[in-house]
Amino acid sequence: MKSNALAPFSFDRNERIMMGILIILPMIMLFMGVYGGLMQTLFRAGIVQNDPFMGPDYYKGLTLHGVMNAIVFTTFFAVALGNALIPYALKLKLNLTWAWVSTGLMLAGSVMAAATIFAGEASVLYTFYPPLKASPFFYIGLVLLVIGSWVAFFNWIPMYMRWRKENPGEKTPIAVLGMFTTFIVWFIATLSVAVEILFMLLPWSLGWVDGVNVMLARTLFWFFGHPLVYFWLLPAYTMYYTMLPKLAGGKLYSDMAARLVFMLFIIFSIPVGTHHQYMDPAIGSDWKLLHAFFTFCVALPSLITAFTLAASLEHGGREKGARGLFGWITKQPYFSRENWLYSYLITGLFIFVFGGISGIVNASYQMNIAVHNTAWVPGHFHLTVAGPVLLAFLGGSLLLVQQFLRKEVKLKSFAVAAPWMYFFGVFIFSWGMMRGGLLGLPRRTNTGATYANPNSAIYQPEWMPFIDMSVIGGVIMFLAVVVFIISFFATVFSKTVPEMEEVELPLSEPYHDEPALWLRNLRPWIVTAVVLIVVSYTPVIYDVVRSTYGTSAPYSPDSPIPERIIDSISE
Ligand code: HAS
Repeated sequence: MKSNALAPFSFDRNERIMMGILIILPMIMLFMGVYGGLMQTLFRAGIVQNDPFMGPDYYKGLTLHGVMNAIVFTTFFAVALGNALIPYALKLKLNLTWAWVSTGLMLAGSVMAAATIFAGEASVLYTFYPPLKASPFFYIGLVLLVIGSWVAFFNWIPMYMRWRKENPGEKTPIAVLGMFTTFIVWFIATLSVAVEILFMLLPWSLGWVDGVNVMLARTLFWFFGHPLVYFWLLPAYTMYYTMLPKLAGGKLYSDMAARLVFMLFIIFSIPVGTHHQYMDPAIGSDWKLLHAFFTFCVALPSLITAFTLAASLEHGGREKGARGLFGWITKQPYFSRENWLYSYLITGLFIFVFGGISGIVNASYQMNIAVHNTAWVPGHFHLTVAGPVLLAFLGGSLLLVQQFLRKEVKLKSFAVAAPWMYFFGVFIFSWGMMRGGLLGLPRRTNTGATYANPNSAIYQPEWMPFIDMSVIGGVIMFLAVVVFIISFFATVFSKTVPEMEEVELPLSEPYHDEPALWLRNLRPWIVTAVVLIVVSYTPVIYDVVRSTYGTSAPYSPDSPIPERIIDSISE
């Protein structure tokens, strides 16, 4: 029997308008960020010296790129997906007042953060490490964005409680589990960045204190920063597990595997942040080793995902008559215009194979020494957050706009071409960045805009072919997003289809529906997560606080680069 969670559901006009805002406005911010990305590659290659919108300040454009794409767009999409999937799967109504409060806070925060970046008052990159210092409005904007996302999450909890009461013994729908996992990880992670901003960066930025403990701020940031990457990944995984098998013409191979994956992310997403700080002083190498161990554990749910999704795709292919060991691979709807969402999810999965492998390289301490702070790292994260995550979110945005605004997707050839163009672009881009990184090409170093100037102190001729590759890839990626945006806005501005009375999302049934009682309750997994966080982070924070680093005065990218830094780089 088909589960009730999969059936269509009615959303009223107000809910549809709110969803429209949650999807369309961030798309504009994403586009500004993507433009910032294009400019980065052109700057670095020396093709453009002065961005007509952002000026010559490299950190300003890079901050716009990172904050808009990786923080603003992703948070809006995660909230929108939750606001769609949770009521849909539970067949319950959202509390609309709180949903509007959440949307309003997120919008106010994002506009505030964007305005300070444009004004040149927040050229601090998406990691806002001190001693780079931003205007207080930048930090306040980020706080509002996060609080808005918490309000959305707290709004779903009473709905879920009610559903549990009315449906005793029923399994939580996977779509709901996926979104709750996303926001449990997000909530725990954002507590540390709240401490960093409210007790350190904001008072510093307001001039209430003179300096800030840079190492402590970095450590609190990475307590948040690594789970942040799973906050990006988990909505994409929710779409992979709930939608991809159906789009492939089959069923989710194992319901239990999907549940286990989400639970493993709850416990392992957070106690790993120090792998971003392997090269930092102050933290003992024993604790770095512990975080490295947990980092390998957090790769496990993605490996399970690789097998479960491949088995689901195989099931879909065989349902369509595939024969032999690999016949199912040729039966996938890779370029289907009717099944356009499939192309966003499958291209992302292909990309993630390489994003995952490069992540394992990063996690291995000795190899990290070779790649840390080089262009390899942006190569890695464009194969993760700017690969599978971006593509799933773009496809998801088009799906939500189509369903909630009652539209037919327009320019379907564009909608299918965009992810495939992006797929080729991001491989070329990341290949260039990673190969360059292995030759020492630095990342986000404030040495002036370009690495291609033979007169520059750090110029290395062997970097040039790889910088050129990243330009070619970057331009293709940008054009792919333009192609997507054309199809997206053509859909937004097209005529409403009045017959689309209900929202209908492509959710899959399970093939193996194991009872898995041990995976029914979130509580033990959350408790385990807290225990692992205490075990892994108490000694790290102790080491950092105990070390003798004083506080640091602000540094601005406009300040001249000290001679000794130039000397040390050129050596
Ligand atoms: Fe990472 C740095 C380690 C995953 C994002 N990462 C970053 C940064 C970002 C980022 C943004 O250990 C830079 C931060 C900064 O600004 O400094 N990362 C990992 C590891 C994983 C990983 C071990 N990262 C991600 C994801 C991200 C992301 C996901 C965003 C969404 N990362 C690191 C480390 C660093 C780092 C170090 C610090 C580097 C440094 O020194 O600064 C793992 O979670 C990856 C596991 C993934 C897999 C892949 C599974 C494959 C799948 C596809 C299967 C395909 C199918 C298709 C089924 C094991 C699921 C078949 C279909 C057919 C038709 C055949």
